Amino acid sequence: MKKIEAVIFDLDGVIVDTAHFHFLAWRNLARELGVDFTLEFNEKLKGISRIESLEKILVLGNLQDKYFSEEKEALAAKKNNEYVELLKDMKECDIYLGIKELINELRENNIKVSLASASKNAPIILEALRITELFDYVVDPDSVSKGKPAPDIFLAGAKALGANPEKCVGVEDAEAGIKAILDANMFPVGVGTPSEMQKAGAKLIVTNTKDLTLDLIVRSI
Ligand code: B16
Ligand code: MG
Repeated sequence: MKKIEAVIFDLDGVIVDTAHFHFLAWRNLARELGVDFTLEFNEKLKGISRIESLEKILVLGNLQDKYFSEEKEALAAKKNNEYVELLKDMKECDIYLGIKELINELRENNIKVSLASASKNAPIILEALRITELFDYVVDPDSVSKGKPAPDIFLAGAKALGANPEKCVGVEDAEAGIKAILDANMFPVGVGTPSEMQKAGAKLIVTNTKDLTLDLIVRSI
């Protein structure tokens, strides 16, 4: 890849630590359902849509046949209401170290920036962090037919910017997201535990976003 045309970011776990709020809200719902929900199991939900996350929790508790789809929608809405309440405590300073600087650096170098988050709450999170205007495009997860690990959301993030996927970089913290980036033929950057990110297929790995610079990306591709 000679010139980077766009960098496409995940949100939860890459820009801000909302993963912990997701965990707390799912754990409370799981408790009500009598399901033992651990931090380890929560890892499997990263990058996965709300309703798919609920399905996985129901399978964990052997409750997959217990609810009609309207009841499942109500359970997912209950979790989301609690999650949105927790988001109210989020402030501008909660943005991960170096992320704002990296995005500004990309923009100064005429590299477009988009967001490919599975979260329907992404717009309110970007607003709370006051970074909406830093993104050239935010993909609506409802606009793509298949969620992560399918590449659709990353491809939509590139298409909207008129960027060639082969000249795009994707940044993710979840195994499902790294797979989506790889299948979109983009360069995968993983944020997280090196062994896990390596296993997922990330080609550049940082444990802390403060280490992620344009220079490091350019040297790695
Ligand atoms: P919501 P990302 C994902 O965001 C989260 O990793 C995942 O845990 C969550 O279930 C999903 O968004 C949907 O979120 O319930 O807010 O629509 O990592 O793709 O930015
Ligand atoms: Mg994520």
